[in-house]
Order: sequence, then C-alpha cells, then structure tokens
Amino acid sequence: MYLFVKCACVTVLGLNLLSVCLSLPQQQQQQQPDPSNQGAGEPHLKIEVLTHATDCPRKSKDSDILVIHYEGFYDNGTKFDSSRDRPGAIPFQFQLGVGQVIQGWEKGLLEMCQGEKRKLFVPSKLAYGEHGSGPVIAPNSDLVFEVELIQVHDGPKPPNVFKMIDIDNDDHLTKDEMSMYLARQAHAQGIPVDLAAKQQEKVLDNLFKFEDKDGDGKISHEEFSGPKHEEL
Ligand SMILES: *[C@@H]1O[C@H](CO)[C@@H](O)[C@H](O)[C@H]1NC(C)=O
Ligand SMILES: [Ca+2]
Ligand SMILES: [Ca+2]
Repeated sequence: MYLFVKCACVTVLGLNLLSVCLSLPQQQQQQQPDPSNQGAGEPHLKIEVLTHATDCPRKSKDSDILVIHYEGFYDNGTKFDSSRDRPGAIPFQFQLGVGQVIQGWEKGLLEMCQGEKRKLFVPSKLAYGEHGSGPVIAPNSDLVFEVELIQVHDGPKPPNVFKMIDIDNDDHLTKDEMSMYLARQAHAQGIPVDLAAKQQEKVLDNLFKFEDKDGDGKISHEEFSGPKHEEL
C-alpha cells in the first residue's frame, strides 16, 4: 500500500503534524517551481465510468471510508500494481479527502456509488509528480487506474486544519502562519520549543515543497491537501 501514501508530513496534517514531521528523514530534495508551467492550463483528470451501479443509496464524499479494488497502469498500458493480485486479494481501504492518497484519487473517487467501476486518467501532477515514487513510479508519470468501489461508509470527521492555520482568514497559508501553527502544536504536545525551532525550518520547507504547487510562497485553500472542510 505504500504507493498511495504521500509524504508522511502531509498525510497527517490533520492529526499530529509536528511530531511526525520531526521524525522525517532530513533529506533535502531540490525542487524549483517550473516557470514554464505557470499560468498554463492545469493538466486535468479524466474520469470514465466503466460500470454504473444498479442501485445507489449513497455517494462517496470527503471523510468517507472507501473500500476499493484497484489496478494501476502506466500510460503505455503495463500494469504496475493491483489490489486483486495481492495475497488474499484484500481490498484497499482508506479515508477520502484527508490527504491519504494521491490527488487523482481524492478527486476521481468522489460522488461514486457502491458497485460502480471507474477508469481514472491521472496526470503526473495529480499523482506522484516530478519525484515519482520509489522504483515503481518514475518522475513525471501519467497513470491510469481502474477502480471498483466495494463499500463506502462514514469515516471520522477531521477538524478543519486549514482554518486553524489561516489566522487572518485570507484563504492562504503563509510560512509565518504555518510556523505559528507548528509552534502551537509543539506547545500543546509538550515538545521542547528549542527542538521545535530547530526542526521547524526543515518541516516548513518540506511542507511547502509538497503543498505550494504554484510556488508563490503561500498555500492556497485549493492547494492544501489536509482537512479543510467546515462540514462534511
Ligand atoms: C511501460 O512503461 C513502463 C514504465 O515506464 C516500463 O517499465 C515498461 O517496460 C513499459 N512497457 C512497455 C510494454 O513498453
Ligand atoms: Ca492567511
Ligand atoms: Ca501557492
């Protein structure tokens, strides 16, 4: 399942951001925003419904727990992963809308009915981007997934972390706001401020690398991958 988990730091934004980030490997990757992409049309996700559900009492929404079977393909059609090929063919379970999976899934598996099958064409930017993922996903890989929603049910409601960080309510998170949030979290968890301060720079850098997709130095509401909805 490691494939669908992003940076630990981002994954747990809503839960325990600081303490997990403190244990992140202290690697610094070079990532400059690509100026040639600024303002260009965002690559978009394409969703094709392969099988409609016969009966749909409920559609998936953010914070739901989804149980799915999936198959992942490179854009040349070669399969690189499948939940059905695992021992016991145990389906994959995750919570939607809280940053546990790639953006292509966060968006592509919304409003889905139990029993429905979809094919998702996910541009690299909404998958693993310019870093790729381990030896399996090369940098800048567009991916295709076939997903069957086996089951959907209510999940725990995450707090609106975006709002907690955005003190001035301008719908953007600055490094200062993020830094204050981290300090508050550190304080609340009894982490020594000294240690927090030392790690903070790295934590912020890593966070902004992943979250500030247009590289303008702020994380917009749309860019933010953590919990950010008032009512789910
Ligand atoms: C498809 O792409 C993957 C990843 O780039 C590569 O490993 C694989 O060999 C390719 N398969 C074919 C049939 O070209
Ligand atoms: Ca703000
Ligand atoms: Ca931004």
